[in-house]
Amino acid sequence: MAQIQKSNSKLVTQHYLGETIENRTIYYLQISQPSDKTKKIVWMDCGIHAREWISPAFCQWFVKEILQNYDSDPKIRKFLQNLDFYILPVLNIDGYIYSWETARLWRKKRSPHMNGTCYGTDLNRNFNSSWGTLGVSYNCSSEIFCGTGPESEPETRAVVQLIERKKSDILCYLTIHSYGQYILTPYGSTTEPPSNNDELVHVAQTAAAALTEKYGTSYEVGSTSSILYSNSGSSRDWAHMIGIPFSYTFELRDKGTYGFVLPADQIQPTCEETMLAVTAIIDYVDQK
Ligand code: ING
Ligand code: ZN
Repeated sequence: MAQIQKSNSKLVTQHYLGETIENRTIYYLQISQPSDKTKKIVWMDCGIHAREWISPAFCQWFVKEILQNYDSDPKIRKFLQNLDFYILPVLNIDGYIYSWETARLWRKKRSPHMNGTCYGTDLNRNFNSSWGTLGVSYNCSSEIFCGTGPESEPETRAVVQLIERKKSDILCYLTIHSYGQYILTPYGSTTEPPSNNDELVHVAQTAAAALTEKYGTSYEVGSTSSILYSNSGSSRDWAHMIGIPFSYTFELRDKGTYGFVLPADQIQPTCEETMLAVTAIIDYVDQK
């Protein structure tokens, strides 16, 4: 990230977000075109779950595409006239490294609980959106352990603090996961649709259609609680509940053939098609 900032110093700044439980520093990248006017923000985070390696890959791809095509693509420059991009390439750094080095299918973070008898809170159950009520476990050895309270984890608090501070300017919250090929709308914690549901779903369907154009990959659009199963404490629900109008979870490739262990030759096509979907969403919110 430091290198990207250095070689794109007109557009990119690296910012401190917080610390992980194992004392690694979390940074995000801000992509902004210099100007005096206040702009709206599109937020995207990747790597909430350790084993979903295609997710951090996509955040990196997104940054690369924006910077590489900035000069030649009028659409990107138009986006950046009205919008700033805030990109968090990996939130759960400890878990991600653990998945590379020790246990490929690790999902959660690496916090010790109950005197070190079990490890890891699921960060996507730890946000303050009907925390602890549905599709979670209070048992720290569970894959969906929601932590000891809402925002009990420093990684969660790091995201929450920044977003709370900027929320009146944030138009769009995107959180990237795998797998399943879904664009998920709020909410997961209730089947009650949000007030802007029709628009949320319409935009997601446009995005999914743009994605499919590239390689024929099919995506399903809908709320987590209606097309999958209910869960509380997700970052997407929380972001919508605090007033960010466009909030989506992406579940990238595939549909289970390789699952989390997506082969390397699918990284690039997955990123290319996902870029089209994300661009369609940005295009829509840019007109707002
Ligand atoms: N999926 C998300 C999770 O936090 C989700 C979103 C929730 C999907 C409930 C399905 C059902 O579990 C992944 N892959 O992390
Ligand atoms: Zn996930």
